Amino acid sequence: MMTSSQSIESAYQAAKERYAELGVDCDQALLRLSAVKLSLHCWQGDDVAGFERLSGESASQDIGGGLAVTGNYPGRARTPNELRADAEQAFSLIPGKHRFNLHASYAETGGETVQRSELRPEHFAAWMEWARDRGLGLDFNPTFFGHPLASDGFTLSHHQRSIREFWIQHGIVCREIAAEMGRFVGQPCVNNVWIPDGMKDSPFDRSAPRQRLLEALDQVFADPMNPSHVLDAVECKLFGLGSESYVVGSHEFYLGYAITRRKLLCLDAGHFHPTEVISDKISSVLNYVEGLLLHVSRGVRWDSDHVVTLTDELLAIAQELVRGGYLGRVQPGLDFFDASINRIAAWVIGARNLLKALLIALLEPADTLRALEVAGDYTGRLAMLEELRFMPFAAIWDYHCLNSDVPTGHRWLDDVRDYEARTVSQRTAKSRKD
Ligand code: RNT
Ligand code: ZN
Repeated sequence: MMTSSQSIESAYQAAKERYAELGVDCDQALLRLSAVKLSLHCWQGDDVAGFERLSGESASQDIGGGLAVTGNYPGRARTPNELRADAEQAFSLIPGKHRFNLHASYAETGGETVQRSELRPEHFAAWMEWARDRGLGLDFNPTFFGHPLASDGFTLSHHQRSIREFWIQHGIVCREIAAEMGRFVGQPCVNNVWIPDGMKDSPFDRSAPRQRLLEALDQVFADPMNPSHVLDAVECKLFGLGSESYVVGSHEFYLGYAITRRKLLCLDAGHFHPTEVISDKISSVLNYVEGLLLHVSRGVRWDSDHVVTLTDELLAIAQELVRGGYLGRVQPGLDFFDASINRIAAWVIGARNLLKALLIALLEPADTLRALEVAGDYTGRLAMLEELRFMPFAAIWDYHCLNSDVPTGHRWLDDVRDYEARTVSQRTAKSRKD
C-alpha cells in the first residue's frame, strides 16, 4: 500500500502531465503561489469585539458602524493571547507565510483606558513581537466604529469640529502605529481607512459631509511617511445597515481620492450592488491607482461579510490578478465575520479558498487562451475555459499542502476539532484567563 504522501506525489505527477499537455508548468505555478501573502483579518476570531471593552459580553453585541455579527457559536477569543493562539492555529492550516490584519480596537493597554486619539505603537508591542517571531507581516486599520463618538453615524465627516478632530487624531496616530509595525516586522504595513459615515434616509445635503471628509483625510495623511513602512489605503462602500440612502465615502469619492493622493484603493467584494462584481473593476482602476487592497468577502442579500467560498466570482478575482500580472500591485486580504460556525474554521476555509482560486488561475494556459482570443476563435476559447474547470487542480493543491507542511484535503478540520476540544470549548462567557 502506498502511504498517503506517496499517493499525493503520484497523483501530482499524473496531474502535472495533464497540465504539461496544455503547456502549463505546475512547479512554476506553485512557486508563484508560495510567494502570495494573504492578509488574514483578526476580527473573524472574536466577532469584531476588540479588547477595549470588558470581556464576556454577548457575541452578538452591537459593534456599531452598521456592522452586524450574527451567530452564537461558543468559544470566541476573549483576550489577545487567545486571539493570537487561535490565529496561530489557523495559520498552521493555511499553506504559505502570510500577514495578520489588526484593528486599532485590538490595542493592549494593560487595563488602562487609553483614548483612541492617544493610542501609541507600544499598545501593539505584543502583536509586533508575536508577528516578527513568526515571520508574519502586519496590516492595520483605524477603528471608526464601536465608540460613543461614532454613535450618531458620523466620524471624519462629522459636522461638529471637535468630534471630527478626535477622529482625525485617531487617524494620525494609527498611521504612526502602522508605520512602526511595518518597520518592526520588516514589511510594509497596509493601513486601511474605512469609516461608517452615512445616512439611513435621503440627506438634504450630500455635498458638505464629502467636503469635510476630503479635508479630514488630507489632515490624516498630511505627514509624508516611508512607503517601505506604511502604505495608506481607503475603502469605499455603497451602503450599510443604517446607511442605506447615503454613504459619504462612496466608490467615486475614494476612487478620486486614491488617484489624486496616490493612495491604495480598497475594494471590498461585498460593498457594491448585488449584481456588481469587483473582478471587473481591478483592470480598470489599476490604470489609475498604484495599487489595490482587496477585502475578499462574500455578500449575501444585505450582508456583505459571509465566509469566502469557492464561487465563480472568487475565481474571477483570482483570474484577474493572475491574467493581468497584478499580483505585485494588489494586496489580497480577507474580510468577513461569521459567529455561527467555528471561527478558526471560518478563517481556514476563507483563506484556503482564496489560495485555491489563485492556484486555479495560475494553472491556466495563458498564452494559448490569449492567442485564441486574438485570433477571434471564441469557440476554442470557450471550449478551453470549460475544459479547465474540470482539470485535476485538487492534486496540485494537495501536493502544495504536503510540501507546505499543512494538512491535505479535508484533514485540516480534524486539527480544528482537536484544538476546539482542547481549548476553545473550555472558554466560557464569564471566565477570563490573562
Ligand atoms: C465595513 C468594511 C470594513 C470592516 C472592517 C472591520 O463594511 O468592510 O473593512 O469590515 O474594518
Ligand atoms: Zn472591508
